[in-house]
Amino acid sequence: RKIATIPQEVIARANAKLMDAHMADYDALAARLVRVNIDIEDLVEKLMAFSVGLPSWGMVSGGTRYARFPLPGEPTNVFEKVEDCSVVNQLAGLTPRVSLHFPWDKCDDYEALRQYTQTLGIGFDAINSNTFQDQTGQKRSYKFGSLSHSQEATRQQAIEHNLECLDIGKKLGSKALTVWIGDGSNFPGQVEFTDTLERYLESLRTVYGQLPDDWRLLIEHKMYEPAFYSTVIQDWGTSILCAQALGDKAQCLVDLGHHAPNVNIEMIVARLSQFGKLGGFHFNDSKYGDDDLDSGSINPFQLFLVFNELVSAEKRAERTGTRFTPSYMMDQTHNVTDPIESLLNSARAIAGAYVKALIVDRDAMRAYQEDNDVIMAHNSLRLAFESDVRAALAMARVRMGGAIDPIAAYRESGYRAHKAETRKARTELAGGIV
Ligand code: PSV
Ligand code: MN
Ligand code: MN
Repeated sequence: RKIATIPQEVIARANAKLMDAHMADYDALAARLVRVNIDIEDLVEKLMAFSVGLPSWGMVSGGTRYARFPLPGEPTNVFEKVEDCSVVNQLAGLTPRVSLHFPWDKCDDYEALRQYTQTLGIGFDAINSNTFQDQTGQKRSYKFGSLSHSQEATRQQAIEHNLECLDIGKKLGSKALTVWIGDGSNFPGQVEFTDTLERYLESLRTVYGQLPDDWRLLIEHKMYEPAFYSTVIQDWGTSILCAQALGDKAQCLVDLGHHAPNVNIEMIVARLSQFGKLGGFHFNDSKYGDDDLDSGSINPFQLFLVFNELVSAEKRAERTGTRFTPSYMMDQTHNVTDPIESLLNSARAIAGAYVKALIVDRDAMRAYQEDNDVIMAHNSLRLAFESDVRAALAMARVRMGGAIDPIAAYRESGYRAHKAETRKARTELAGGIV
């Protein structure tokens, strides 16, 4: 039986206040879409089938390398993180999975975690390993690398951690392992580029060898940080080469914050999907580097263009009878907002980009492209992006039991204030400062 974390009456009460305005907006949008031959009900149906996973590590306030400001009432363990995920999912409706990160999310009883998560209507997305930090009690340090380390014993330790992640993931019912490593160098001459990649591949082959048949190994690239001169898996080129070298179950994961400034990420998405190697996403937004800001908060047009490629790949798969099932997940950190509110906003931005990509008139755009009618081809995208589709998103949420205005309903529920009373540990860590 599914448990509602926020009383459903609270959401119903909040919705009642907004229902008339919402219905008026919905009818107006429906009428506008009819003029371009789109049935709003089809859009709502597609939205209700769409989903994106939540990052367990994004459920607590993150902080920068300068400071962390804990939020009273934030989760203190993986069970509480999952509980907060269920609040996001209850209000926004599109986030029915959580992606765990080990060893951060370790617990004593994974069967209890699996059952608890299930009762909240949440499933497990990709499991993330972490060999980019040292943990207390760990034998060998990752200061100079992990899967690509110069010493065999350290590589072995990193391999074993990934295998342990697989074991935990199997217990929970996850179907993918995401591997991001911080391995690289800070100085020219510090490492040999080819050797490190060879060692990385050799290590990953062992992990890949233990991957169940219905699992995927997602390789996440990132241009720099923590290594500031060279990074072993620095871009999608190295990522796809490794995925191809490993085999069919290995694919690439694109984190929107992991590229050089101004890189055409939507084109990377198109290239990876064309060659069957687009395995997953970490959605977030950024201004300067890997900022992990809320999706759509800085560059919503880029997010839309990424979804334009994803919808186009989806349609290509339908035409060719192939499978296109990348795992969509969020990866963001919250320094100055309540994580639940930020994730609600991100869910809306991601779903909004998806709907806008769905209303692009692709046949018309193709005809304009063939005629080299540049402005009209461009406007096919531009006009879809400029559409206000919020009423369709709200309708999908309402039909899934969610809120017309998720943040307003969340605030009305008093959830965080209540948790600040009951989740003592971190509140005490925060020193009670509000
Ligand atoms: C690395 O910057 C990264 O994007 C990876 O996905 C990690 O798992 C995550 O951030 C950790 O915060
Ligand atoms: Mn990431
Ligand atoms: Mn990142």
